[in-house]
Amino acid sequence: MFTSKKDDLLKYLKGKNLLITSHDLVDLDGFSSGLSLKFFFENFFSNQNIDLIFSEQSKQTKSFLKKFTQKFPNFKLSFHTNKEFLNADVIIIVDSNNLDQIELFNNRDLNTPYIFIDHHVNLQKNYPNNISSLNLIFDNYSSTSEMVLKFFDDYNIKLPIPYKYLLVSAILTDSGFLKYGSTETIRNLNSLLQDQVEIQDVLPLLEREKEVSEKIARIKALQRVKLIRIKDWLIGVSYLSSFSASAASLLTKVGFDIGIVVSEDKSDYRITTRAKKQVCLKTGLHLGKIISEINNVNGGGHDGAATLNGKNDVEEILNQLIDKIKETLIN
Ligand SMILES: [Mn+2]
Repeated sequence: MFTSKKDDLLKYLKGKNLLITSHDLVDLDGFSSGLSLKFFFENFFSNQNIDLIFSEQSKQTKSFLKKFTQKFPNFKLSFHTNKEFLNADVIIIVDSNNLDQIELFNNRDLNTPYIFIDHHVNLQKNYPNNISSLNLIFDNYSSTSEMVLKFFDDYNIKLPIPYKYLLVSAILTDSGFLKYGSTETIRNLNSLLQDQVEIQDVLPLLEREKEVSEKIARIKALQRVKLIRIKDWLIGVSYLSSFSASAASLLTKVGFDIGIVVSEDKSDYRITTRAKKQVCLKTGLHLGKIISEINNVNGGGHDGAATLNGKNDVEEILNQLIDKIKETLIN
């Protein structure tokens, strides 16, 4: 399925000016898959314009890049940050299928067709100008980087060492260091971790010392947390203005099976959720699907990690979310 769709996509892209981009505050998976896909296209197609744009980078991407560029000083990180740069026949969006997460598309009428390559739940939004028949959206992959790796494997294009570091790093972080990974994830890591790539050389690039503001936020999340018990499952609900993702996964580390963190900024709010793999496996819980079923909010994600954004009705949406989680846990 993926293989045949991949061939159709490449046929379509041939001879066109391509622009690759990813979601805002690009994480390591969006960053590495975007950069690697650009390298693949450059080798697969000849004489084609291929550009790459990222808006802001996430804290983790920035911290990774600092160490990565020290390790590979000659590696050319070629991407733009200029949002006005839109001279493309087609745009390829990696690691998201939600336009609300992509600044390039905000507040502008963009007539350029675009295609998603992504491993999140397919939101099936039927966006205008999206060539949905060419979308590669497969949520059985633990990272977009593994989907991009498939391009290299199937067309026998060799990955230079720095790209292997990028992909390994992205796969490790997106799979929660294999917590959310599958046997296929390990197989992919194994194929990348050969010869000159030693996992113990990659891991230090992914260590990030938390700033004091983040440490305080995490402690506050623990001070404010409310416990909801459903059978033997424990849900923690807390409130924080920032670092909600960090706090939600912290909740699952201190004993909650599911962590929910609500962040409000005037009328806008964001609810970040994390669940332990065991809950998802034993009960069929899929946070991304639950969130995409709630009306009047934006969001989605994976079984064990998902986020929603909305306006004005935070308590009502939070109750809806908790009720839907309860339903799954009771059945
Ligand atoms: Mn990803």
